[in-house]
Amino acid sequence: MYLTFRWYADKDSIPLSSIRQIPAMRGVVSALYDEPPGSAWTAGDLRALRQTIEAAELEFRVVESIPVPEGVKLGGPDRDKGIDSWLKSLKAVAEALGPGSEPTGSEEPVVVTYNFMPVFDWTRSELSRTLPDGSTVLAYDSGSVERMDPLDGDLELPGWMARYSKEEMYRLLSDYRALSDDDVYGNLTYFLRAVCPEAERLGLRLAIHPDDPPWSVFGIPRIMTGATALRKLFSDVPSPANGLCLCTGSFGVLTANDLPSMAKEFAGRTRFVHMRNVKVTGPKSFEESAHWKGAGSIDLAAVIDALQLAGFKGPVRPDHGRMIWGESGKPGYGLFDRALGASYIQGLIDAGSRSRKSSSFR
Ligand code: DNO
Repeated sequence: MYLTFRWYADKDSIPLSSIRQIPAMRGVVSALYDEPPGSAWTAGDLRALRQTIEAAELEFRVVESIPVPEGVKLGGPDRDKGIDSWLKSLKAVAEALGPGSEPTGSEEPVVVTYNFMPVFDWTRSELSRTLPDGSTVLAYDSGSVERMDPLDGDLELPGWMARYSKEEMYRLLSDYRALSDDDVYGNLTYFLRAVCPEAERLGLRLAIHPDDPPWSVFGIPRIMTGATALRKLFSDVPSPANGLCLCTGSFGVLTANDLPSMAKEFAGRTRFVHMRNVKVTGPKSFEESAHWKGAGSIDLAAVIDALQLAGFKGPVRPDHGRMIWGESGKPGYGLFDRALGASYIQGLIDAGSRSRKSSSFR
């Protein structure tokens, strides 16, 4: 397992040189963030991004994310057009980063992350809740979300890739509200059956990010919520390109999701790991927390252990961090606490391989 760090390219206030100084940091996770969902990426733009990253002596082998257009998630009349542009972006990734592009010395397969969350991507009700130690975190309170109006143009959500006019939002909400979970799931398998054969041919691995949070938000379906959904997905679309981004914080807000046992069961499908801890504060309510075990509801040590025992060797990144030490910036994506998280994760990786080595001498 090896460390990576999300970097928002020219929109990111954190320089690559700082990321490079985090112990054991090997790569950067990035994307063409200026491209709106549905536009086809070019290999030239990706190559330029890769050169910038490699000039800082970091690898670029994980893309997060190629956004899936709403028409594909809705199964609308324009879905094949949306899939076509997504495939063009995938081909550009293969050309710029995949097998056959100039060598970097890394043997790791390139991973392309995506999600199938309608409209809102990851959702929180607070971007800056102050914890007793003075740090601030992202939080979700079900009561506050129920009071939020997605038609209010001032709504600020952390995961928005696109801004919609009031009319567009109204139409999207009513289109999605007319769909059942099964309908959206059918649209996901339609998408995967179209893109997996191409990903296999290109030698790329896809990684679906779970729905965050894993329950319906604003009355529209969310489907990637836990082990049952994953089991069904991998049995319905068995292609080896169909993989998982195991996001501990997204799944972990549902206490029914036993993360260490999910890590064990789905290690063979896991292509990329997002590591963060969350504290469940009530029904459908949570706040993000520091990575260590005592800070939240998830035992990341047990998750890393399960993944390593199952032979997982892929990329992991510290997911969101708190804002600490006076830092300000993109909520969840500061340098300091994510760097602390990275060191915690690397410590667990090292400790796990050490204890396994010493037990084999007994
Ligand atoms: C939140 C992230 C998500 C994730 C995408 C994956 O910080 O984990 O935005 O990048 O949903 O497609």
